[in-house]
Amino acid sequence: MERTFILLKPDCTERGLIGRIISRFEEKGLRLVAMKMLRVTPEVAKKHYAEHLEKTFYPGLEAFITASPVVACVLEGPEVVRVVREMVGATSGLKAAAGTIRGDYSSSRQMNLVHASDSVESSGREIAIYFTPSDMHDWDPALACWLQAPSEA
Ligand code: FUP
Repeated sequence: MERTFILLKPDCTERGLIGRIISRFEEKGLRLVAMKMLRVTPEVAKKHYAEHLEKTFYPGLEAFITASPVVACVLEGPEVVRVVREMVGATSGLKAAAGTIRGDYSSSRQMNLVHASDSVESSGREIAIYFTPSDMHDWDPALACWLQAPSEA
């Protein structure tokens, strides 16, 4: 079973959308295996967005991501990295398709509510920035037998 990392960003917290956005992943049938509220520090922001450090938009991105508390989660499910990226939508809320989280709730490129890992390799790297192995909870939902046929597992 694959795992992915999501971060509900400060705009999500400030706009009172944490519950609504987590519900979308729960309703899809994805399994929450770790979750915590925290404040991203400038040091953590630099690790998380290492690939963007030299970009002109980085200072604004760091100011935004450190501005209010965030909620970090690990989700588990079949092909979960791709599935969650598709549920989140394109980077800019103005371009994201209706029906995606960003398409439905965001009109901004920076304030796009939720980060989701873009590959299995990134998910491993990002999970390690925010969580330790002992933060992970392996569990089997009682309803798992109604989410996928045995032949698909
Ligand atoms: P995504 O994978 O869709 O989260 O987007 P990227 O990894 O390309 O960008 C990381 C974050 O940088 C995005 F969430 C938004 C922010 N960003 C800007 O603020 N300005 C830009 O021009 C591009 C990205």
